[in-house]
Amino acid sequence: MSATIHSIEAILVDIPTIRPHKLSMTTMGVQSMVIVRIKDSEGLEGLGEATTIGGLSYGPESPESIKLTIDTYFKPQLIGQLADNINTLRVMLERSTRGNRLAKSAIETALWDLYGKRTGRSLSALLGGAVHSHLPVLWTLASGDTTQDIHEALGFIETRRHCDFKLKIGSRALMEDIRHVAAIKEAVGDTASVRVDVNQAWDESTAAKGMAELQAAGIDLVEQPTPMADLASLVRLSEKFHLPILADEAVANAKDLYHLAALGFSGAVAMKIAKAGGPLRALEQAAVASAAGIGLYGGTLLEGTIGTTAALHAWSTCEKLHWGTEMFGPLLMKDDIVIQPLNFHNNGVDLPTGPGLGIEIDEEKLAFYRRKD
Ligand code: MUC
Ligand code: MG
Repeated sequence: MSATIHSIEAILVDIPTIRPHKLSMTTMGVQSMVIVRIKDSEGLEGLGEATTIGGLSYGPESPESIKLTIDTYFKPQLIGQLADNINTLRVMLERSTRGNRLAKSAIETALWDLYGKRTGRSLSALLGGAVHSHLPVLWTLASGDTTQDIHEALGFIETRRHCDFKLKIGSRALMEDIRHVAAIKEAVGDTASVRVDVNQAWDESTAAKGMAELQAAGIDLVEQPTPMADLASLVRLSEKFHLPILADEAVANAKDLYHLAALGFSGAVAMKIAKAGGPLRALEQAAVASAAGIGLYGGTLLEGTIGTTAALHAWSTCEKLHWGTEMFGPLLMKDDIVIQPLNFHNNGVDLPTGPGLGIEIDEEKLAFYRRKD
């Protein structure tokens, strides 16, 4: 008899960040994760995770709403179902529940982990096999202070922890941001790639001026300069500048990417398991991107080790990751809730090889950081 889903737990966990992380819409001092534990009728357990950024300031799901969605709506549908039918269960949740992609991603991840543990195979093997065992990882400089950001960047270049950097801009006046970015680029030189993420903060004319300045300063990539719904502005800006644009908030899944590509967009897309509603849907974008000549990038919603590892397994199956990844989430947090943290070295991270995600929970740490009501 095949194993069925016996129990599902969604646990809120809060871990402070190593320093304030400043984005255009919020400053984070803590990261809240929803850790999902699914047990089957044979006593095996699968782990999943969902995060967002700054409560409700980044998107329409909060950590608290993700837990509520799982406890109230997903649990009754999933208990008693065959645990291995991941695609069937994914479609069931897709049909019963609009949106709530972050919650869906955490559930799909936990089901994959469970299936991997039962079969003794890693998630990347279950997804068809890894092409990369070590993936490049950039670091986001977002202390808000130019001198501190330069200090951080030079330290990571020296130790070869990162050689690519993304700067969070858009909350300050345009030229103030440009001076900040240009000073960092000048300090790190040509050996490092410097990109910026505006997180939708500019209107199109500000973006046009900003991109001209960023192009002159030697910046390699501009992420989501204009509001997510304003697809036409992304297309026009991508036609106007040879500095490429990375679509982030504007593209959650393959359909969004197809639509943007059909409008004439060129550039790259940030895949995120959270935005897409899970690894399967996130990877569908890779096929559209390759057909449309759009570059791929492994994106994060600043997940901890469980969510980061799920995404790494997915990205590892992509033949080409034109812009690498930003799977540094665990490094932004002061502590971890897993026994063996990911191994970040040589400007990237090793893909875990154990069954499922290849990650084990540290029960004491989880008990310490879980939210007490
Ligand atoms: C985003 O919008 O890209 C990724 C890295 C980071 O610092 O924030 C996230 C979200
Ligand atoms: Mg972004």
